[in-house]
Amino acid sequence: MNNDNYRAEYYKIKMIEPLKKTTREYRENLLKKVGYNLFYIDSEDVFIDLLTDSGTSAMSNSQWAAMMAGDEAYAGSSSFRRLENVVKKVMGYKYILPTHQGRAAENILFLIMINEGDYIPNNMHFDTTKAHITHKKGNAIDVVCDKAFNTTSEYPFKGNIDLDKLKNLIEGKGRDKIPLIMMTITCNSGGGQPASMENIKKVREIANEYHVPFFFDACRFAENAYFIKKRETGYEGKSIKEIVWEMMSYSDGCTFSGKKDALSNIGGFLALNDEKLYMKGANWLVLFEGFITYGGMSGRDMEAMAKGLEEVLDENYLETRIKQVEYLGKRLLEAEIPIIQPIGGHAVYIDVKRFLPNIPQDELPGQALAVELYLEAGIRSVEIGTVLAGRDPITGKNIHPKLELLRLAIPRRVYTNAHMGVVADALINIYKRREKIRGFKFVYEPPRLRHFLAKFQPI
Ligand code: P70
Repeated sequence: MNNDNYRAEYYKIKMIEPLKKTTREYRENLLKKVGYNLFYIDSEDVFIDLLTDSGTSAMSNSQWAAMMAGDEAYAGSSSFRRLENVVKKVMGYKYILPTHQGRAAENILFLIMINEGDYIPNNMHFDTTKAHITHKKGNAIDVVCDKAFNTTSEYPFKGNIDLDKLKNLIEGKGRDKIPLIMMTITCNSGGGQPASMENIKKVREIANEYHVPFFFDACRFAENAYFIKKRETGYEGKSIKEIVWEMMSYSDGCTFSGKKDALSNIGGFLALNDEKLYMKGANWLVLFEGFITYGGMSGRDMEAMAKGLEEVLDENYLETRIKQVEYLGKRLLEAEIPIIQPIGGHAVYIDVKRFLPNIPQDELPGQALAVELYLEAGIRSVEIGTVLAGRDPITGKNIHPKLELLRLAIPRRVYTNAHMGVVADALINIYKRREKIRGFKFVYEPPRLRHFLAKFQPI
């Protein structure tokens, strides 16, 4: 296996995309023009793009080759059959509804499962999940373990569900108000932190006890499996494939965005074991996405996803991936920059409350730091804090999330560690002058998922 003395990526680079360097003055003007929201900046004007690990992976030669074999038939595409077979083989689910991306799978799942006033527990709902639940007049409830909010604790499974919180919610609201239990692996809003097999098993037991279906938001399932292998007793000797199979066996289905751990640029699916639910979902799929053998994807997209789902199980790949994220995190820790520990699977999360303790949450410190990092070196990151959290639907006030974060999401197989070094150097420079950084206020605030289209002004 791995010889630690000779560690490097298990692939080489065949095709490159040139990057452009811009001046600080140019970036300053640009920021003013776009209302200090990095979502409005063209990627040409970004030197290192850590906005998201979603849809930004570099595909392999096998994925590109498979795309040529895409069957673009409207009905019964053989590319869909290949995708379906891979999902069955890797995850063990019986039925697959293909969608154009993860949130479309959420839309279908919640359409068929949620009634007005229902409660849906999850370790931590991602924003699109929460928005889709709210859209169906349900309540998205986070029941993650408390250790998730302690950014310095090295607890290895901060994505775990707090089983008491889960039980109390079911008992308190009544089983009839809980249409399903969800678990996001890895837990994105909590820092890309994994859930343990033990916790997943226990959630399954609770699901059985109350007869509530249990679904994963499985975007980063392989990264979760890698952490189980590295951190959980009894799994050291198991393959990623075996761990994934066991993890998924405890669930009744999953929503999935192929843009993450399927190493693809677009795509997703809803997987289920229950035939009746599948048929209900199939009906909505035709309305919102497309016919059941392509959903929102072209044949070639499904080919790329099918191959990616197999490639992601390669432990050498996963090790390269997770170690790169760790490399960036360690560089920041060495400079005493506060980040969520342990370092996550797909991103490094800066603990903004400790980085900019003088900026109150209403003055959007995460956004301020995102702007500063772009100004400093043309690096695009994303705020996962007050801007993203939105407003309380009842009081109309800004929600102040416990975790105020700046996420540096690392695209898969795209950047080198030299790029990571630039990111670390830029943040170290900013950290030295952190007292000078000012907060921001909204000048335009969209009614939902406000972070994508908002506009800001420095205070
Ligand atoms: C990200 C992207 C998407 C996502 C997810 C989990 C756990 C569902 C989805 C939806 C979204 C994003 C955020 C900031 C900037 C750009 C993009 N996560 N569940 O980067 O999947 O995007 O395919 O509809 O993380 O974390 P999809």
